[in-house]
Amino acid sequence: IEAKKGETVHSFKSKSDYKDRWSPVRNREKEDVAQIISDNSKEDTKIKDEEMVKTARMAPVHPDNPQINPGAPGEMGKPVIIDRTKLSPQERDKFEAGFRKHAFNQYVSDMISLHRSLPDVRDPECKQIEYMKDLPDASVIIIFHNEAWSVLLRTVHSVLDRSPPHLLKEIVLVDDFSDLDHLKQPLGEYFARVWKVSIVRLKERSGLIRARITGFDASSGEVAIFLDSHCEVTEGWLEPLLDRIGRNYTNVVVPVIDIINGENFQIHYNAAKYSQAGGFGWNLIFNWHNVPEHERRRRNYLDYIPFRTPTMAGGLFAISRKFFLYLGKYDPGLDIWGGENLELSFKTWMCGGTLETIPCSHVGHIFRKRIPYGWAGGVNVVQRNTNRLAEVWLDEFKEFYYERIGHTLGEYGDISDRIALRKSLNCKNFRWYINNIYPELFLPSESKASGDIQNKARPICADGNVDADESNKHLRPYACHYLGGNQYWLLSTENEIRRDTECWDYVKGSIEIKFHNCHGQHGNQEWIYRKDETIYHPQSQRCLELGWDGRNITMDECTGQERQKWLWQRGPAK
Ligand code: LR7
Ligand code: MN
Repeated sequence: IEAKKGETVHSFKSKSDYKDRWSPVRNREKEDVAQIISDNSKEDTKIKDEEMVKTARMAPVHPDNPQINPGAPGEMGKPVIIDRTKLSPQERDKFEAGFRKHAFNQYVSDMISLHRSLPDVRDPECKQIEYMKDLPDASVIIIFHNEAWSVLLRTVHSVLDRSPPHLLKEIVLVDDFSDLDHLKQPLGEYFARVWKVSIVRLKERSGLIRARITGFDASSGEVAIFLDSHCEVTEGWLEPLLDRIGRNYTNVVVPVIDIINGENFQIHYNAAKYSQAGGFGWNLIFNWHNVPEHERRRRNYLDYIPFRTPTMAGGLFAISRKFFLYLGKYDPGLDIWGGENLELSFKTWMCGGTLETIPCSHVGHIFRKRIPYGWAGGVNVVQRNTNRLAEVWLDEFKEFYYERIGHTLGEYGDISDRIALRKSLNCKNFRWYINNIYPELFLPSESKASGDIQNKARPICADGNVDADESNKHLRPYACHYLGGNQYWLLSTENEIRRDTECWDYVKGSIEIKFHNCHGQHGNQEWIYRKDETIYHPQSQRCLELGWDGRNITMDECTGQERQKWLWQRGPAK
C-alpha cells in the first residue's frame, strides 16, 4: 500500500455504514474527545479490505511470493551490513544522526522494504493446529513517541500484510506528543489513505501507559493487541493469540518475542524449544528464565503448546476487551516507562486470569542499548512506578523490595483507588502468587547472609551489576555505599552468592569472578562463608581476596590474612 503522497488510491462509496465504526473517537466522552485531534478526516479515500489484500500481495510479503526480490536489502530477515568508512561524508552524517536519534540503525532501516519478507520459523506442528472457527476480532494498538518513519511504517504494514482481514478490525496508532516533523502531517496524510488505520494524537506527553489506555479507549475490537512501534509480526502470528482468548476471555497471551538486531536489522528467531518465561527480581524489574521443569512436564514436553509465564515483558500482548476493563486497565498513575508490565502480570494471575506465551506466534522487536527519548523533570520514573506496584500488590513481600532498593522509597502519589480495585475484585494475595505461579523465585528470607560484603582491611565492597552486558558482568571492588543496589548480595541455603537470578561463578584459573544464571548444581557456583570470615570456593580451593591496592578482587590461596576477610551484613561495620 505504498501509495504516493497526494494520490487518491481508492474511493469508498457508501460512507454511512462504516463511518462510526472507524472513527477513533466514537464512544468517548465529550471532554475526552477534546483532548484528541484525529487525523482520520479522510475516511472516504481509504483503501478497503479487498483492495488492501490485493495491494499487499503485490509487495514482497511472503517467502512463497514469486514477486519477492531476493536481492533487496534485509529480505528474509537477513542482516544489512554497511561499511561506514565507504560512505560519503554526507551519508556518514545521516548514518550517525540516525543512531543518535533512535539508538538503532535508522539508515539501514530506510534501505529495507516496508513489506520485507521474513522466514517462517514456526514449529511445523503449528500449521497442523486447528483454531476456532469463530475467532474474536482484534484492534491492534501501537503507541509511539518520536519513532523513525520506516520503522513505524514497517510495523504497521507487517500487521496489515500478515493478518487475515476479517480478524483485524483496525489499527489504532497513538502519538504520544512526538515532536519529529515526519510524524505530524506526513504521517497523517499517509495513513489517511490506508483502510483500517487511524491516528490518535495526545495533546501532552503522557508516557506509554496512559498512551496505551487512550488507544484502548479509542478502539473497539473484541481483543486488544498492543505492540511497540518497532516490531515486525510474522506469518500466522494472529490466529494462535486470538484462539486462546476465544476459548477463555481471561487468558492474557504474549507471542514469542524475536530479536531484531538494532545495528543491522537481522532477525534472530527464538526456537520454541528455547523460549523463555518472564520473571522479575526484587527490584521489580522484569527478567527472563528458562521454562521450569514442572511446566514442561505439564505440556508433555511439547514445545509448541502455550506455556504459563509468571510475568510478561510488557510491549507485545493480547487481552480481551472485557478482561482488560475488568482489571481496571492499567494503573494510570504510572508514568512514562516501566512497572506496567508487572502490574498487569500480577493482576492477571491474582485476579482470576492466566498469562501465557504462545510459541506458535512470533513477533520481532528491535532491542536497543539505551532509551533514546527523555522526559521532563529527570525523576526516577521507573522506581516511582515500581513503588506503586509494591505498595498495591506485594503485601508483606514489599520488605524484600525495600531492602533491594536500599530503602530509598520516596514519594509515589495516591494509590487508594488501586487498593480499592484490588479489594473489589477480591484478588488473591502475593503469597498465593509466589507459591503457585512463581515458586522458582528466590526469597531473600531463605538466605543465610544478606547485605554488603565489606572487606575487613578497608571499607571496600564487592560490587557488580548482574544485568550488565557480558564484558562487564563480573565482580569488582568499589567504595562501600551501604545503599544496597549493586552491593547487595545473598547467600542461599545452597551456598550460592546471588542477586535475583544471577550467581557468582568462578572458573578455576580465570582472573575474574563472573555472574551467570544460577544453576543450583554447586560446582563453580558454590561459596562457603566460613567462621573465620573468609569466603571459600571449594571447586578451586581458593579464597576471595581484595588486591593489595584495593583495585581488584581475585581468588587466591587461602592464607586468612585481613584482605581475605569479609563482613557480610547490612550497613557499615559497627
Ligand atoms: O513516553 C513514552 N511514550 C511512548 O509512547 C515512552 C515510550 N513510548 C512508546 C515507544 O515509542 C514504544 O513504542 O512505548 C513503547 C515502548 O517503549 P520502548 O520501546 O522504549 O520500551 P522497551 O522496549 O525498551 O521496554 C519494554 O518495557 C517497557 C516497560 O514499561 C514497556 O512495557 C515496553 O513495551 C517493553 N517492550 C517489550 O516488551 C518488547 C520486548 C522487550 C523485552 C524484554
Ligand atoms: Mn520497545
